[in-house]
Amino acid sequence: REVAPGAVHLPGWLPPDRQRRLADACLRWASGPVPARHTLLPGGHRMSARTVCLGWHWQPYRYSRTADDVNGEPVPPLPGWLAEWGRAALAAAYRRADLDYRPDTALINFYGPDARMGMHQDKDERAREPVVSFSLGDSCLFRFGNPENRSRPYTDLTLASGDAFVFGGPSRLAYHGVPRIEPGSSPDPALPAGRINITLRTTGLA
Ligand code: MD5
Ligand code: FE
Repeated sequence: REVAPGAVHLPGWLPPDRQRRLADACLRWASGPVPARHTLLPGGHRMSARTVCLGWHWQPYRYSRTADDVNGEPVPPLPGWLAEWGRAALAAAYRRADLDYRPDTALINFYGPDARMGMHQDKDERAREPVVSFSLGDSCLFRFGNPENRSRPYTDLTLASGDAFVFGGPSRLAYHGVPRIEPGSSPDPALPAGRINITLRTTGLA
């Protein structure tokens, strides 16, 4: 399950009841004071996934405390229970009980059947703490690349509902993307349609 140094896939790490709890919370955040939006990129492209943020609001390519590219509202806080799930996933991935992991932000992406995410690095965070990702609902094809460029070598794998994925160390700045969603692959009809991905991050901002 170590895909590359520091990159650890934990299939089915979230049990079904936690998947439902997290998905329900994501739907509430998506229709909260800062609604989920298709982020407009500086080049003019509109992301096909919709995104909502907790803690700090991401817009390309910086973090702020208010959603100034949506409606100017303050971003809801990152709940302690979700940060705790991230710490537990990190401890399981690295088999260490003593990690001091304090994510301050979650980015939540909602994918319809045709949504994609192009190959990119996540480097808007000032800190280089690991990123912990949780997947819910439909599976996707996930492409995990290298830190040098967006082309080969890369590893293709399936991320399914309940999977956790930790990106740390030398893998923290690897290029990665979501070339395809597998519509109808969700294991649980109680989950919302489509795919939801939650990434926990440490911005290093105050
Ligand atoms: C997703 N999300 O499924 C993907 C996969 C994102 C994003 O890429 O930026 O929201 S989570 C994979 C990921 C996230 C952050 C860092 C790294 C991988 N990495 O360093 O390889 O919606
Ligand atoms: Fe990313």
